[in-house]
Amino acid sequence: MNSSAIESAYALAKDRYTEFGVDVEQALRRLASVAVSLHCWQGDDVGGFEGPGGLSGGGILATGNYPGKARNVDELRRDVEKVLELLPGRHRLNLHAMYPDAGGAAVERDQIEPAHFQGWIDWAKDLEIGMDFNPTFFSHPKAADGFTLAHRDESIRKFWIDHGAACRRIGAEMGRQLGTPCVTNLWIPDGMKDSPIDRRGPRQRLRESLDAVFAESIDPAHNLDSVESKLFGIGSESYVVGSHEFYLAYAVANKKLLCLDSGHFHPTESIADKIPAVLSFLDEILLHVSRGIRWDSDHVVTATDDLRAIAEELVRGDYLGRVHIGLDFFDASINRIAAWTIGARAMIRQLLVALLEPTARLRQFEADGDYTSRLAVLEELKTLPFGAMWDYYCLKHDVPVGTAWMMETRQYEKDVLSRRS
Ligand code: RNT
Ligand code: ZN
Repeated sequence: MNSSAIESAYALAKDRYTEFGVDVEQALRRLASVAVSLHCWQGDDVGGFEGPGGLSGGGILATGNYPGKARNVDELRRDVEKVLELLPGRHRLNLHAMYPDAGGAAVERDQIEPAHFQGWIDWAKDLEIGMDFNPTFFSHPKAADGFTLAHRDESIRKFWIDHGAACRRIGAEMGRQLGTPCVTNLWIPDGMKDSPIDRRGPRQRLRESLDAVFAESIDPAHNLDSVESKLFGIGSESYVVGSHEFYLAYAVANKKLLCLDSGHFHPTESIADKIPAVLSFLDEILLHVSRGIRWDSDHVVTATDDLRAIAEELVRGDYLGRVHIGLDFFDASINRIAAWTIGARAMIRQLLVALLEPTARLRQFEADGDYTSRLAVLEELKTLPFGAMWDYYCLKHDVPVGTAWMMETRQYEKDVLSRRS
């Protein structure tokens, strides 16, 4: 499509939205201010660069063997840069602690320091993007029996507490140098395959461990702490120490951010309705936008009703300034750059759809008890020409329109990915 065709389609589409009372230009401007945090782990199947070993334990499983995954920091950065070129707007990188840039030196997780991530910070500075961070409580011998911060063994707990505390300091350094707070999100795999007798002890230990991890006070302008729950994992089917209720209570009691991962609840439960519920008590939250298929499968995010509902809540509740949007999926069965791009573009596009909603009008119908009009208009909105809006938005942000990004991905695959063995 040439740019004049995109502009004419936009002009026609704009008229349609204006009929519904939507301020299209304001919606496009608002969207440009929203950053989505790209999860680094889509690039290498959650492997990390700490040396040989890779993913083991933790109930996280990337499946597929599509060639071309990033094998080191340089390759991963190059891949992320490619994805960022294909996304309209300015976004962020969400890094895990198992991706240090330590010049090949093996550094234990309880010993990591900002210096081991300075390469990433410099890189982000060059790109003028913010960073988020995550301690890595899996893929490690000290997590091999499925327990970390809730472990019975005090020395193992201590190791992981030190890791969590170190990560907060690294996050703070990222936030300080980049001038935008880093959200450091804590997720642990701790749980049991089969029915435990003691559900209380591990939770008491986790609570104490978290208090120790968060003991040092850190300027929230540099680092924000977040905690992520889970319903079950591989190997923790019967009991997860850090359940939703546990972390919801912890976050409220300790003024932490709560991370809502869309794959971490019962399959019919959507996190959309949880957003306004928890934001009645918390200042800010983090989202891990994912797509579970039958279970917490972390499929590439696509334009599902579920995603739409999340984006709508963010807009309707005026929560975009209080919700950090992160992605969390990993597909190793398709081109990884494409997987990232499809998921991230779906998220951004869905936010656009939500911003193009005539929310004030719908709110008025509801206040008037006119539920007939509310339903009728909601249904009409589903076929408004948002594709034309999206194309125009991409054009204005100098990124490929429509499926043109796929050609770039294919070219990158040919030039770069296919040369990785
Ligand atoms: C695991 C959590 C967690 C991880 C990342 C890699 O179930 O969703 O967020 O996916 O830390
Ligand atoms: Zn997650």
